[in-house]
Amino acid sequence: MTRHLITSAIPYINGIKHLGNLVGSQLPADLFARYQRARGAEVMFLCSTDEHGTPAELAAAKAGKPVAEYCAEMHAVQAEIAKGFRLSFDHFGRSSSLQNHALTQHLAGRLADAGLIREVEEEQVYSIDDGRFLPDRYIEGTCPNCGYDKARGDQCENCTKQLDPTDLLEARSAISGSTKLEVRKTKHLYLRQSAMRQQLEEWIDSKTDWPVLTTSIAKKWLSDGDGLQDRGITRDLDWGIPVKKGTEDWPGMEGKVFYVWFDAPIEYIACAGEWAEANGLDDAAWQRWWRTDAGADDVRYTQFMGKDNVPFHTLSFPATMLGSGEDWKMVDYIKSFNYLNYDGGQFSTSQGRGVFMDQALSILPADYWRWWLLSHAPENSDAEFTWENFQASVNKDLADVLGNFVSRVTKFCRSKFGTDIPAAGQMGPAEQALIDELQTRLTAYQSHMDAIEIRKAAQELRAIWVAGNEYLQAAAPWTVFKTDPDQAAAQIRLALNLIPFYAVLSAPFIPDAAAELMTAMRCDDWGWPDDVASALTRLPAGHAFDVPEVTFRKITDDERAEWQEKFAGLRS
Ligand code: B3M
Ligand code: ZN
Repeated sequence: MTRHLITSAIPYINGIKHLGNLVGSQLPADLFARYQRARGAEVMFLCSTDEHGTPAELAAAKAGKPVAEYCAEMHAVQAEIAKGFRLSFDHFGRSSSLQNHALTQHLAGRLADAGLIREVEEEQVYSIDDGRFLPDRYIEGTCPNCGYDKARGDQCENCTKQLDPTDLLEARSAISGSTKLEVRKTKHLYLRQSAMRQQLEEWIDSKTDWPVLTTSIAKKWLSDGDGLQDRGITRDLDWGIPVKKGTEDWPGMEGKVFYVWFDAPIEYIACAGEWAEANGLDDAAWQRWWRTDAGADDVRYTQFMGKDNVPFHTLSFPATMLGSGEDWKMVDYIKSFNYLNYDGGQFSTSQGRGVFMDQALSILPADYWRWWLLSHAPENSDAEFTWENFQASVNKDLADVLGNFVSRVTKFCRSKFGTDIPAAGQMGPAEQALIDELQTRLTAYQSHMDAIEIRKAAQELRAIWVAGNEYLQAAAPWTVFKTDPDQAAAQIRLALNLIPFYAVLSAPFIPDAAAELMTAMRCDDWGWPDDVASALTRLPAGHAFDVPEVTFRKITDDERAEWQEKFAGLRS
């Protein structure tokens, strides 16, 4: 059996994520996990909250809470919302877990033993007005690479360049806005990424099937020489994973913690340990996913993330993994995403601009959002959410095409043939033509899903729904019934069988609706329909079914206008 290890970039703990974050990592990862499970693969789908670093500290300070307490609360909030969106994680962990502490310290120790860590007496920005060192995100300024004036000390959001705080031009404190900054000396650990250039280059070059977006970002930072500078992996903060060499103290590093971007990807692994603990399993249970010396050799590992996260996953994290000299499972495929914009501008967490996950669920069920977001995933370029587009695609694809098909077929059968699937009649050439078309489309759908080409897969799924509608329209059982009720019975038997067929294929995109359709059809055979002809005899003659409630309702113009207005402003 194929085994798929799937991770989503782990969302920062600092608040509820917006729809742009969702579609750039967790949601497509969920789509892929659900699809692979449906195809019979064994899946380990992991995600966590990213709880360290300055984003957590800043958000906790803003909420007036101790950081640990803030993180515990926000983890519960994010877990609940993830459930609301039906994100089917096998475990939703926390980067502040004991497992991650131990593993991060262990890996740092291994890297040190391998000579890949050096201690650097560093000059760091100190804010006189704030009375403290200002690490990465506490500093804002102008990007030396592209000139963007709100670049942060760790990375420029605009051009994705990884930065050190001292690189910024016209730097100011993000806490007080003060420009009274001076540079002071402090000691830090650096990961010698430069020493690993050849190994990393060879590894990236071996990934010939990666999507262009991923490879182009990886190669850009490799060839710039810049992405592979040695990078500081420690910070002067209170909150985080204390710097240790394995279980031993690290002289000179007292009171310092690892940099959040050092421990966050390690949490992908630690999360599997948390999963094992939560399920009362031993270490072997998680190691068979992560250690090639413990059975992970035949695992296929896929990561999902926004494009700004790519450098960390193609350079820094692999440097940690490879540099450890241990037998860790390396990623096989990195699916990365461009940005989703919101109604003429950007989604922004810091400014509260756009629609956030909790707000989305408060106005419509998860499936409406899942369908729009996935069918408009920013794969080859940035995409834009507009309320008009959202309304149009929900109303057309979900209500008119899928929902209407189900309701017409079930109601018609009820009124003419009663509560069970009718037995009379034979299939003819029109039915065979539909089956042939569906078989071709099913193959295409599978290959898009296997390749994680999400928009193409959504289009194909929609075409599969459309094919049923077109068949029904042409067959016109309501007319045929008047002259040849047996033939109408055969037509409606086929059409009713399309409902569980659609449910199984659509479940990765719209799991709730799929489950409702299966319930209405009183069917619990979720087997993947490899052969369309036999899948369309799944509900035999005489099988009783229910007429489902409206599967998808339409969004009215008034609602659209109301929501557009409601979400035009900034969330405080
Ligand atoms: N938390 C950034 C983000 O949420 C960061 C990802 C970490 S993945 C190891 O986009
Ligand atoms: Zn820039």
